[in-house]
Amino acid sequence: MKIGIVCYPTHGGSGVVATELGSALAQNGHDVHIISYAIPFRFDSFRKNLRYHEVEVSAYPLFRYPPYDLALAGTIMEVAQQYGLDILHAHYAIPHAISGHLAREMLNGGGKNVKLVTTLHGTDITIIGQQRIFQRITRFGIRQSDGVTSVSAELKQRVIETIDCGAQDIEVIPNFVDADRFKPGCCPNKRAQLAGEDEKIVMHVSNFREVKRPRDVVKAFADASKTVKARLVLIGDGPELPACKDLARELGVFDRCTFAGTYDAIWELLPQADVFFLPSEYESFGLSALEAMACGVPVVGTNTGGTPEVVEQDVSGFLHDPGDTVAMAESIRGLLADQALAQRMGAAARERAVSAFRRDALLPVWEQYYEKVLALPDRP
Ligand code: GMT
Repeated sequence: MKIGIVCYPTHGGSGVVATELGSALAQNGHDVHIISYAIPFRFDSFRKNLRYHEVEVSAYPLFRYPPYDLALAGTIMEVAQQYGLDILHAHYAIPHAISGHLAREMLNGGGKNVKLVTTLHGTDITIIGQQRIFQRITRFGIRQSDGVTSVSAELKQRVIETIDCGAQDIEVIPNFVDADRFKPGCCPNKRAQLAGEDEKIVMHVSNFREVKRPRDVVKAFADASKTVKARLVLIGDGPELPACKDLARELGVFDRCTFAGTYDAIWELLPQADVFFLPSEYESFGLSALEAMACGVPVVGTNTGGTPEVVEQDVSGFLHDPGDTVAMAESIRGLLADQALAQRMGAAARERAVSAFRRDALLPVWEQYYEKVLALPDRP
């Protein structure tokens, strides 16, 4: 198949999922074209069958707001025409599905039918889609797609409850992990760079948006590490980072925190953790938790959104109400203090990641879904 994939290139789950899916499809012999405004951070430039196309947005001074969505539609149309795309896969309803729809309309006028698949990742529905001005356009993007997928059953239900999708069916296809790259025991030399020999490691990876509740990371860690010698490694960057640093100083744990900034080869760091900590208000899925699980690391997280579909309560991790930092600290302390428990849960986490979310198992699901959409009649 010839597949175009549209995504955001920045650090964030949807871009990771889109890029990793593109790589896996290319490896399986499909002709894949990634379309974005910059090279996505996990893009593998040297993979056969995989190409990147940049959306060029004019900075002409006439435009106060350069029309990115139209530049994207134009780029999609050109790529689809030049390479004869069968499928266009938009990650996010807005703006990607809308630009994809526009490109498809322009192309169909020219006799080429491209099928539009849209994957909903959460933020498009929980934040963007809830803003009044975007509600109807999100619905429009969903209804105009030939196929729509959601990364979890919870997100699907949320979409059905908040957006009138008309006759549009939503298929749940969970995110996947490359369990050969994300695995226990990788890069042991990294551990000494992160923490002292006698320190346990609690790790958090995010874009430090408010929805991630990163201050709860610091708060619960400060509590949990009162009786266990531990280090908090925070990876990523974002708007809440300065507040996290302030809080770490205030709680007297700043010298036990490593603010590591963004790091692309995250599979080198995750296996060094003793606990992965993701206390988000909401996660439609929680890809970073899945990647930690694949590395054999137990998770302490929240019982909201799609996370309980990934982390099994009391088996591969402990899930609590968002904001309940006391219970979270208790779970972290338990895992840090009881090595046998941490090992058992870490092994269960790896097992869960491999059995339910392995890339090789989910790739055929995507291929079959694309085939199903391709077999649909063309839109009038
Ligand atoms: O979580 C973020 O801030 C990034 C966001 C995105 O849109 O890239 O992630 C969303 O999509 C990921 C991949 O499907 C999911 O694993 C995340 O849970 C989801 N984030 C939220 O729902 C807040």
